[in-house]
Amino acid sequence: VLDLYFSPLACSLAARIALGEAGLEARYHRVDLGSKTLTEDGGDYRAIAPKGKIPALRLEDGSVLTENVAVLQCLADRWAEARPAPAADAASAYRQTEWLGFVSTELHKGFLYPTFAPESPEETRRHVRANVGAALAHVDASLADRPWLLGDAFSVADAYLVWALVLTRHLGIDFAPWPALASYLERALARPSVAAALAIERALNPEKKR
Ligand SMILES: N[C@@H](CCC(=O)N[C@@H](CS)C(=O)NCC(=O)O)C(=O)O
Repeated sequence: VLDLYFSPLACSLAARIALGEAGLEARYHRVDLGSKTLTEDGGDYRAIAPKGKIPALRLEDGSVLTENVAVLQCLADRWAEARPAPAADAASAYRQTEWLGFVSTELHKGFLYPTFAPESPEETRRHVRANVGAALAHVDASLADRPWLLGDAFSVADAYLVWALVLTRHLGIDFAPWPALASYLERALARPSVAAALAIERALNPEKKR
């Protein structure tokens, strides 16, 4: 069985969505990111994931994988094994990595992380907020002719993007200028895996805001 280390409504939500889409069993371990301890027993999270960040995925052989880009690609392979779909070609695997990289760097680290990090200077917040529109416009243009990032099928890249968009919208950014992106988010939120993951993690988040 896989073990996912997560924090409610943080980026590990993407892995929870992917696990749900794939119908894969996992044990979920909540991490307190402030103290870097496990909520269940107060254990040291850095002993599991030395970088102290979530997500971390422990595989059946005991090895631990970190970084969303790697965790989500691993889950994509498991998902393909669990629910075989028409064979994906190499080009679409590169597209998947391309989108995972985009969400990870341009949206997650480039915009969300500095916005939410308490230590970010106000000037940094203003700067990233002023610039996020270009990234959202790129997503919007890419979704003009397809329901999901890679085409007709929801993928781990969508799982990561959906998380990023939920938080972006929570920050009060209005998606009206990007209608394809707005309807994409509604479509995604209607998926059982996404709705279930959000419901579980919202219930665990004391602020229940996002
Ligand atoms: N490079 C990592 C970063 C993951 C990351 O930023 N996780 C955040 C939550 S969304 C975290 O663990 N923050 C706690 C901290 O930075 O101390 C990845 O891409 O997976």
